[in-house]
Amino acid sequence: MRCRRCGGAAVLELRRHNAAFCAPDFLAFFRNQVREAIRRHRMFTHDEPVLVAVSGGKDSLALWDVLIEEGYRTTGLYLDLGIFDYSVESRARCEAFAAARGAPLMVVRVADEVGAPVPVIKEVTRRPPCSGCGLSKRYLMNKVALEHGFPVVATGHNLDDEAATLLGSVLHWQIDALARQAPALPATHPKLVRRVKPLYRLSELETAAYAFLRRIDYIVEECPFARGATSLAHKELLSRLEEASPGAKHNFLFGFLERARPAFERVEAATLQECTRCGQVTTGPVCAFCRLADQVKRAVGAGRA
Ligand code: Q46
Ligand code: ZN
Repeated sequence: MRCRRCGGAAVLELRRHNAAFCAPDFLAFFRNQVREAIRRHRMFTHDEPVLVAVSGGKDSLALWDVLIEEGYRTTGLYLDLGIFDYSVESRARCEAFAAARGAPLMVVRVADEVGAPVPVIKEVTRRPPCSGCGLSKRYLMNKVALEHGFPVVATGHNLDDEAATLLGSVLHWQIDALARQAPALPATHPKLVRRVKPLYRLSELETAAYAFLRRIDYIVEECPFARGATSLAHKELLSRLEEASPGAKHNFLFGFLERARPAFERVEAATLQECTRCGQVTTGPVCAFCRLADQVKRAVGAGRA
């Protein structure tokens, strides 16, 4: 196997690109894909401070690494979900990563904001853990960014994540989710910051290879609640398709973004208002996060009484 660029010995074969690369040329390919994503969707400039949401996993740390290498003004944000050893270990990886590069990292504990960690939220709400967790993460990323003057939050979602989300939304014809699925979501309200996914052009295999070649120490274990999540079933299904027909995932996601998504886009801004409790953007009088926090604090308070 020869590198497509230099003809030297290749270390990685990318079937969907019908190409193989040596280590330095793969890293260059990876950075180019990130540059292309940022340029094409005008995600951010070198003058803007960027808040990078990091979980301690390969994708978000690979993203932070590329953005630092590319000279962006980044700050990491680690949301401590309070999920047993998984949170302890993943926080340690983020702190070590930041310390090694002299990069600023903010840590926010979900328990301080909602009233309890994710495993307790799950018990109180009797809903799948990812439901309260996802809601809290989206809310807190936006809140922290607003409070600290970041115009944009970057997350490590890769091509596989995005294709799996798309499949889930299509299977249930969730029109709102389809309208919101994009590599870059603009700030449609003064209290919303831009949300961008600079890794959306890169597969999970590619981000893993990047993290490995850059010697990034990331947490390999998945969140214990990820097991059994439907998004994993969707990922497996797409990977089988990819196996049979390399490029299938890419065509599914990019075909949607380029040809189908415009049909789902609607003007959302008209329905947005500010939560009467916390002031963040919502569609009703009190936002879903404040309602969740009320429910959790009531239940935790009753348990203590
Ligand atoms: S952290 Fe939270 Fe994920 Fe764990 S509980 Fe679900 S949403 S799986 S990315
Ligand atoms: Zn609120």
